[in-house]
Amino acid sequence: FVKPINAGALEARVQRLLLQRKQAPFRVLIVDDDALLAEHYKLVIEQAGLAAEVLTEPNQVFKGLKSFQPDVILLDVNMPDCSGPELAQLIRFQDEWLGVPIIYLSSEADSQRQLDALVKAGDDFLSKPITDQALAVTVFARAQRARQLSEMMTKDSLTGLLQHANIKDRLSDEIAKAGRTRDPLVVVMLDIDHFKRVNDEHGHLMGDQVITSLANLLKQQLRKSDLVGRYGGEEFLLGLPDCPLDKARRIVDTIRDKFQQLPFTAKDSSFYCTFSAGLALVNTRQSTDENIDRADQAMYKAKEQGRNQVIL
Ligand code: GH3
Ligand code: MG
Ligand code: MG
Ligand code: MG
Repeated sequence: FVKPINAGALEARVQRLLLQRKQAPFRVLIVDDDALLAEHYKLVIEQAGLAAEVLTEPNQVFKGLKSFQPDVILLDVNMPDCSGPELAQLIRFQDEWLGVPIIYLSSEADSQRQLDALVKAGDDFLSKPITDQALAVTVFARAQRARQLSEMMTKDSLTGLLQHANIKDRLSDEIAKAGRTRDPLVVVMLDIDHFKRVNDEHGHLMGDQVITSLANLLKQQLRKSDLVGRYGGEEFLLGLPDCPLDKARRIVDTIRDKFQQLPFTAKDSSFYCTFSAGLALVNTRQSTDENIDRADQAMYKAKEQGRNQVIL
């Protein structure tokens, strides 16, 4: 069945798109009991510039989801142990995978059975035989859409930072990782000083601008591997992996200094803002909340001691 692949032109376009957006390649999990066919799909998808992994055992799917974190699942309809639609239903029971599109691939020509499969769970139905181009394009389009939506769901709309629940999730993952690697991980809680006054004196829009400016400064000054989230209104939560406590303090203090020098221009005057920050070295035996709480307590100490400072 394996036929020559004709996805070269598509690959160039996809690569350009991904480069433009500075995105990691889309990941496609292929679940099909026919190993030969699955490898063929994998090749087609990889030649289009996406990453793919094959599972021939449906019962391995949750392991595969966890380790591969796919953007799209390509699912065979007819498999011996468990049908595609049944498996799709199981996947859909878990909130974690709710946003991952499921595309069925089948030689199922009966349109009623196609509809039944889609009613159970799943988003698309591709009928075999399918051209390489159609397969690659459908998978790419679904993956792109899913990424856009997941960005919208996880990012705070004002600042583009991770929002409350997501920064906590990511921090939990990072704490688990630090438990394995033994690398120091620092949690930072950061809160703008007397922010109510900014709103009262200069208006809510100006307040928003101050929040956005601090968010941009954080993005600009921190590493790509650092976690930056908007924890609350004018509160930010950071996670600095592989960073000793004294180094973290220097980094946050540099940001504090840059922020206090940033002028904001209101109607007929300019003004300055400051923030207070609390740092905690992560204890991997403590829960995420306990670690965050220690950073929060340090932040309150910074407020008590006069604000515009970084406290361990
Ligand atoms: P402190 O130095 O003790 O932190 O004083 P504060 O005035 O910053 O303290 P508080 O946390 O009581 O006030 C925060 C204010 O931030 C209250 C709320 O109206 C405002 N706020 C929360 N979210 C937003 C937002 O998205 N935009 C604007 N403009 N204001 C917000
Ligand atoms: Mg099959
Ligand atoms: Mg606050
Ligand atoms: Mg505040």
